Amino acid sequence: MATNRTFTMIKPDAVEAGNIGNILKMITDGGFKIVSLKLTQLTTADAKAFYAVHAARPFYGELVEFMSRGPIVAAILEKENAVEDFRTLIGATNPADAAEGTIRKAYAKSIGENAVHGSDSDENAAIEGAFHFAGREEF
Ligand code: DAT
Ligand code: MG
Repeated sequence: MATNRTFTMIKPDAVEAGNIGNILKMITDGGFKIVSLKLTQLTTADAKAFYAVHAARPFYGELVEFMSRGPIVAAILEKENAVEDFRTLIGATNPADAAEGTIRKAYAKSIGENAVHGSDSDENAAIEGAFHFAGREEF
């Protein structure tokens, strides 16, 4: 059964560009409730662990370096059909392919520095949320 939560990160490129507020507004305007929220920074080890599923991909080293180079915003979001609807709101991985009105169309720089993360399944949303937050930080 689908759960009603997903997990997101506003990535270092978007934080550096001053787009935290703009992106949170798109998220709440999109009907998502913010359940947990923090500004934090991943260590190299954190980024490696979070993206372990991509360890064999050629861009893994670049991805780990990028994701740990500066602050990120981590959040758990709630909405009916959250995982799928949030993937629609963020748009395609490559901003060149992202639809108008999506977060990546508006704020992503490139396929590697693409402004936001969104979980790809209910199972991963739960794992990724737990990676960043203790249960007592969820509302
Ligand atoms: P998504 O973030 O849309 O779920 P993904 O899970 O396939 O995309 O990849 C995770 C991240 O890795 C992605 O947000 C940016 C980076 N990435 C993916 N494909 C890439 C590529 N071809 N070159 C550089 N970075 C890439
Ligand atoms: Mg993914």
